[in-house]
Parts: sequence; structure tokens; C-alpha cells
Amino acid sequence: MAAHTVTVTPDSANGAALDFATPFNAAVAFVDRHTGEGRGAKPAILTTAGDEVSYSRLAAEVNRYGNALKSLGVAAGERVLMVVRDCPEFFFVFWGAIKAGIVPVPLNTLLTGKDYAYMIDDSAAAAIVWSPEYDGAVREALAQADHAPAHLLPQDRAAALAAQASDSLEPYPSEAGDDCFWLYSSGSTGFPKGAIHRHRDMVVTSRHYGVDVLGVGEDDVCFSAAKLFFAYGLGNAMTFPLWVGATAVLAADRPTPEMTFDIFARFRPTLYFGVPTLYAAQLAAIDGGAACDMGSVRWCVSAGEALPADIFRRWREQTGTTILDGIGSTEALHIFISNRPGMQKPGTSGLMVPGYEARIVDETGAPVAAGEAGALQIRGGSTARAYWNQPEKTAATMLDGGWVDTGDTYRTDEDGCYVYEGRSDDMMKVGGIWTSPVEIEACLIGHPKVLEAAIVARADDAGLIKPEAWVVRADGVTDDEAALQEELHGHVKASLAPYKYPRWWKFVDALPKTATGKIQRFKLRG
Ligand code: 3UK
Repeated sequence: MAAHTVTVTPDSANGAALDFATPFNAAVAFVDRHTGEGRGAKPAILTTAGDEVSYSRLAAEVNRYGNALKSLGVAAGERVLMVVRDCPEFFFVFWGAIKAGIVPVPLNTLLTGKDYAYMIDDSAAAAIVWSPEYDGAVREALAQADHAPAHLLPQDRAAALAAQASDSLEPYPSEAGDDCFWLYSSGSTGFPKGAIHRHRDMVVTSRHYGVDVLGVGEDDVCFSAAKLFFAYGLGNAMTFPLWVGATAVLAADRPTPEMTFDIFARFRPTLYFGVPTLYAAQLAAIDGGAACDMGSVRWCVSAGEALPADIFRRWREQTGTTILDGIGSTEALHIFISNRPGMQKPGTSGLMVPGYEARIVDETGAPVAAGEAGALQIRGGSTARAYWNQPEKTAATMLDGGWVDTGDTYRTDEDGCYVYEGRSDDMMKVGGIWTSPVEIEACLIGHPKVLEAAIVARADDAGLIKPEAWVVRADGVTDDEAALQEELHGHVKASLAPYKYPRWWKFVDALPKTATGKIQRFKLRG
């Protein structure tokens, strides 16, 4: 078997069996392969800014960026943090690093300097690459962090170095099971954890979910409103199209209904990937008279949080297309339970994706009776090897036998479909992004007029989760509710990532507590 190739054998039980050559570097399978297969002139990337990147240019740029990192002295296995918007350079840095054996770590671009400072220290990164719009947050992080990355690469500097570098690069001789890239995942307490993914993981998600479930093929045009820094967007708009030689459409801006409608009209995507909050906003825009032509789209996909059945139905009525809801995670890299062409059950996550297994267990770890709710554990070839430098958290999540604890409560219904019942912790998804109640509470308590605060998840009219604040005023504070609410709103907006602010406020004299003083958030949910 030739180096850096994957042999795919169709297999009726699992969709496919995947065999990896040794050595195996994922950059060859996803990027280099296409020029040899006659796709050199085909667009790999189209952008709303009007750029077009062919497969042969992609391969050359990946080599230049890989060589640029090597020439700086970044060694195999060292980390390169990426605070990069959705643009072709995201692909160049990500794959260039991987081809050189360096580990790229894409970060959520919505975070603050404080968040990035933590990730700089935790990863002990050798380099950091960032897009101009994040300059303020990254410089603040660099000033705060204890660790100093040796190489600071604003995007234009990275581009200038790459422009001088050679466009040919021998792939680093990694193996399919070697560390390839990381993605940070957040928890309700403590700091984010770097989930370490292997070279093989992107192949597994692309084949089993991308090909086996979505039927992604060479003629597809993929547009993901979810950005590349999420595991969800990374698969949707990068690894799936590259795996089959299709085309990705990239937009650097924040997704709005109008922006997505423009993209549908201009680029005629065949696969569209959104999150429930955006589907709800798009429906509101359509109700308000906006034109949305989904004529080119084969399937819409939703993930990140549960898709309310009502949104599924209204979307189909308004656009004539069907949304396939599926659950994925950073640890599994992409979707492992999903609705699919030919089988949709609104209000459920659907059935197992080929290549993955699930079990629902009670507190003792024993399987629950059919139909009972319990903790969902999953197993498959794309799950993260470990969390970086976190043996205890790794042991709590990555269990014996390759099982991963998702942190979700699930049951199966009479059709065997998986039904989401909530989280086993207090974490909430806001617009598809993790939000920790503890972090918002800590921010509120940092305000001198607040004695205590509790944040709970509340559903809005569309059935989507948003934070609600319960606040106890500090002694002697008599400000009226409207004024205090405005002041605290400004305080949260100024300190935390923009999606984390409470949408509703309640001012109370005391919060319900356990005997040991732990806030009983469940009593506030009502
Ligand atoms: C929740 C869902 C109900 C669930 C993700 C697709 O969301 C992704 O990864 P994250 O690590 O979060 C994982 C958690 O999010 N969740 C995701 N999808 C659904 N809950 N229905 C859904 N359809 O709590 C899960 O444990 O941010 C999604 C692909 C890759 C991903 N990383």
C-alpha cells in the first residue's frame, strides 16, 4: 500500500472499513492527492470576498506555509495556535503545520484575551497565528500569559514568510494514530481542555458521517454557517469537501440570515450546515419577507444543540428542504448519531452513524433498560486520544475499551431513535456554543453591586436555550431594577465573549442553597 493512503473497503455493517498505510500524514490524503487525481484546476475554496483557490494552488500554499513554520524552527510535535477567521489561510496554516508534523490548534475566535492567555500557557505553544480583527485580544493575551510563544505571526507576516518559502515539502512521516491537531473543549467548572486528535480521526468522520450519511461527493458545494474553529465547521467546510475533492464556500463575517441567503443565491451550495439558533433567525427573516432560495441545497444539517421539532417543520414548509439533526462533540470530532436521508424523526437525534456504537448507562455504569434515560457513552475511530496535560479529566471522560462519556443524558424511543434529555452538568449551549453558568456568575459577582448570582438555562419562544440571571444585590444597593440591569449587562458584555450575556434578569433577596451552600440552580429553572 502506497505511503499516506487509505484503503476503503465497503462494509455493510459499518459503512466502510478503513486501512491506513504507514507512514500516514493526513495532509497528503486531504490535500496532495487531488492534483494526482486530475483535480488540480478545480476550486477547493471559494470565498465571499471573491477569492478562488484551486486544488493545485492549495497544495502549493500548504507546502509554503509548512516550510515557513519549519524555517522559523518550529519542530514536529510543537503547537501552533490559530486565531484565524474563515478564509483560505486557515487551510494553509492548518494543513501546512500538519504536513510538517506540527500540531495546529484552532481557537474559538469569539473569545477574550483572558481566554487566549490560558490557552497560550496550557499549550506552551511555539507559535501563534492570528487574523487582523483579533489583534487586540491576542496582544492582550500575550501580555497576560506566563508563556511566550517564540513566534508571533499576524496573518500578513505568516503570508510574507510563506511567499518566500519553497512550494515543495516532503510530508512528515507520521502514523495514522499519531497526534495531529487539538481542539479546546469547555466544561462547567475549570478551564478548557485541549482534546488531542490523531491523523486518522478526520478520515473517519469524513468517511462515516460525510460519505456514509450525507453522501458527500465531488460535485458538492459545502457551506457551513458554523465556523471552521468548531469541530463541526472544520468537518463541514474543510475535511468533508477535501476528502472527496468537492468545493467549500467560506465567509469571514459573522453569520446572519441575510448573509446566508446571499450565499445561497450567489454560490448555489448543495449542502448547508447551520445551528438551531440560526435556523430560528433565518425563519424569522423569511417570515419578515426576506427571500431565501434553497433550490440548490440537497440537505440541510443542524448540530451543536437539539433542533426543536417545530423548527424542523417550519423550515421544510418555508424552504422545501429538510434539516438532518445530528449530535457530535469536540471529543468525537464530528456527528456520531444522526437523522439521515430517508430517515428523519423530528425532535430526536436519529440513529447511530456507521462506524460508531453507543450505550446508555446508569450511575453504576450498567446499561439501562430499553427506553430508560441514562448517560450516553459512545465509541468510534475518531475520538480524541486524551486531553492535554489533564490525566484526571481524561480518565473521567475517555473510559476503558475506547468508550467516551458524552456528558449527555439520552434515551431511545420505540423506533430506536436517540432522544436528547439534557446535560448531566449545568453547561448550556447558546447558539451552539458552550456557555458555563459558573463563568457568568463569577463575572457578575465581580461587580461591586452584586452579592450573589446564579445563571440558569431558559428556553426562548423558539425553544432555544439562553442564559437567565438571578441576582442578589449587595448590602445597601437600592438601584432600581432597570438601571441595575443595564449596568450589569454592560459589565458582562465588557468582560466575556459576546454570546454569554444574560437575556433575562431577576432580582431576588436570596438564592436557594443546599446545606453545604451550593446554589440549587435546578430550583430556579421553573
Ligand atoms: C451538545 C447536541 C442535542 C451535546 C459538535 C457537531 O456541538 C459539537 O461539539 P461540542 O464539543 O459540544 C458537544 C455537546 O453539544 N449537542 C451537540 N449536538 C447536539 N445536543 N442535539 C444535538 N444535535 O451536549 C454534546 O455533548 O461543542 C457538533 C459536530 C461536531 C461537534 N464538535
